Amino acid sequence: MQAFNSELFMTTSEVADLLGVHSSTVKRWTDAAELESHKTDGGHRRIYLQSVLEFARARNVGTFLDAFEPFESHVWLAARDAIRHDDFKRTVTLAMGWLVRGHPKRITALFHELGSRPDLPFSVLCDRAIQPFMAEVGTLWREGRIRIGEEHQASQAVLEALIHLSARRDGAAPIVRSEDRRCAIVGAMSGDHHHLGAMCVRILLERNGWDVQYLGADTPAEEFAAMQRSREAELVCVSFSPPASVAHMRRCLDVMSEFYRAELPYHLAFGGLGSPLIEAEAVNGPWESFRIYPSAEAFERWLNAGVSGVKSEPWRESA
Ligand code: B12
Repeated sequence: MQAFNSELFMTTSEVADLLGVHSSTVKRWTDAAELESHKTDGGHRRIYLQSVLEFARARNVGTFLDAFEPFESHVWLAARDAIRHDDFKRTVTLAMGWLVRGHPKRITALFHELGSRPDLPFSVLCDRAIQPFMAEVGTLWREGRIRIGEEHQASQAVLEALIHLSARRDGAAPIVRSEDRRCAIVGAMSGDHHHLGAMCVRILLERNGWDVQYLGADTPAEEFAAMQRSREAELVCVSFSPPASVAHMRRCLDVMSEFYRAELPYHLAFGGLGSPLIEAEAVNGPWESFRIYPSAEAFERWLNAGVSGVKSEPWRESA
């Protein structure tokens, strides 16, 4: 007989969330012994994950865990740690295991699922799961423990999750541009082929109600400037990772400064792996503000503080 893992005992509200029903319905099922449950010493109901899944399948009720068979229990624990404790160790370990065993689609599904959770801030997912997962991929590749092909698969798996998340509307900003939505230009600097960080910033802004004009990787400084003017953008976000250098950053700032028009003011935000390189640089310019962000969470705090009157409507999951 398979040993019980005590971590897999769920509360009635966790079962209710998983099955999309009210807690009182779960209690009714357990009282009627339709769903097997156990009582803690304190008299609280606990239901084993496997029993819940069998119960759901017998009734043709789908759950998000179905897509992960046979890893449902691992995914359940990873999602619980992430949502309850902002702890992504299990998420990163699972994703890494799937990468080396050749299951990149599961990585996409996991990040997509976590990124769809209204109870998990998207900036937290970016900084504490996606970024560390990709950093570990980079380390393993450097140490020769994974192939370059696997590094590409990891990037692609994460990119696909981010593209799907960007396409989700669920009560977020509509697809058409409207006058009252603020426009932001987002991309990665000239010479920089890393753009997962820029994608994270794009989604973060979209969920805060912005109309984002996304330019992708390797964007010339002149294009950031020209797009800001043609779209009358109030914010320009540049992602900057090595091997793009401080010289690239300087050139970008010179161009942005040269093309600046006082009648179309905007904020300039830099971030990415290259940001520690430029933190010490003195930057003066005509922008409403210029800031370097070490993380998506720091950037979101700035957004929420209200970018000089920017009205941001937080991303909401539809009921
Ligand atoms: C994936 C990857 C690639 C992929 C990129 C694919 C893609 N579609 O983006 C590919 C294979 C193309 C690639 C190529 C190269 N790479 Co590479 N790559 C990586 C890797 C493994 C992950 C980067 C990543 O996507 N991270 C995930 C994102 C989400 O994290 P992030 O960018 O840090 O973004 C977060 C924050 O910084 C912030 N953020 C980011 N941008 C912005 C912007 C704003 C405005 C704000 C507010 C916040 C913000 O929010 C994000 C969420 O937390 C890193 C390893 C590592 N330690 O990160 C190496 C790494 C960056 N690469 C490196 C190198 C050397 C290269 C190559 C030169 C390799 C080669 N010899 O060809 C080329 C260079 C290509 C080029 N010209 O840019 C080195 C750089 C080291 C250095 N100091 O020079 C690293 C560090 C690996 C290493 N340790 O050696 N790479």
